[in-house]
Amino acid sequence: MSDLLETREAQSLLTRVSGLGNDKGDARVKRIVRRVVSDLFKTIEEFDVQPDEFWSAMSYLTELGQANEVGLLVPGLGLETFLDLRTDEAERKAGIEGGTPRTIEGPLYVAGAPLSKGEARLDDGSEEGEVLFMNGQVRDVNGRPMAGAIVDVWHANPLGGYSFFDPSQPKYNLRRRIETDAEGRYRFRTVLPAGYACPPNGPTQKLLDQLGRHGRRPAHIHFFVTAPGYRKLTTQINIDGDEYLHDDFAFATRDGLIPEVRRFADPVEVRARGLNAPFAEIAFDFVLHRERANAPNTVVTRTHAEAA
Ligand code: MBD
Ligand code: FE
Repeated sequence: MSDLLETREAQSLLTRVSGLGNDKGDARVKRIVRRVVSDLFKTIEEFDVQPDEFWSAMSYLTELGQANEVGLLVPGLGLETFLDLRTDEAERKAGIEGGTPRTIEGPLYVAGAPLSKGEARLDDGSEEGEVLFMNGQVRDVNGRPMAGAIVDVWHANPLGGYSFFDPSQPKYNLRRRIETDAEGRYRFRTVLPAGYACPPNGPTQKLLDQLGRHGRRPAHIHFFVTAPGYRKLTTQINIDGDEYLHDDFAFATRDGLIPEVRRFADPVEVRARGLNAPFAEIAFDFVLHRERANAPNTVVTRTHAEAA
């Protein structure tokens, strides 16, 4: 490798680029920009990146933003999982262990879903799919049930699409906020989701193709679980048996997040639930930690869509 980067000219360029020679702006941003640009220079040097390749990467980034797929490439490159690993590590250092594992939020949350007490139905009857009943309790690490916790749930429909991002779905379809009852319990009826696939002609899949990777996720259900005085939990459960369960392009599957899916086909039980076809049931409890000083923040500020 050449020493071009070490020349006074290149180093001076980096200093001027990052504003480190002036006394205005933000000191932390300057240091980070210097590092990132310097690492890019280094990559260009090390791989002898040619101008054509460089400009193809720049038009890729433009396309990624225009296709609104930044939030999709980020988990695909493991960056969102890396942030989780760092939060896990910081929690361990703060003495926070156990409880329900976190996993990535992903790009498809929509704020402001309808709020109800104790229970909800997430679909409006227009989805064709296997009915799923899910229920459980929100507790603290000492096993104390938490009344008044909010279980904010969202998931894909049986075609793998999310409402709002898939404009063919009803508003807030398969998105609800449920307040736990006096025993800390929540329950909902919905339809089993299918796994998500990256848009096949989008920029994320285009890069994954170059990496020899697919852009599939196992079927999953997302949750934010919050309660006053407790640490916000961002997590997902995976639907057991999915072929991508341990081959998730977004690296979100974790031990402890694959509950048993019980199947019920007995006509008596089916009718007792007001159904006429076999259904599935998942029991899953969420265990939260009390908020405390010197622990990493779990309330992440991130731009979200809000269904108009
Ligand atoms: C999803 O549904 C998802 O949860 C993630 C992380 C990425 C793409 C689609
Ligand atoms: Fe998802």
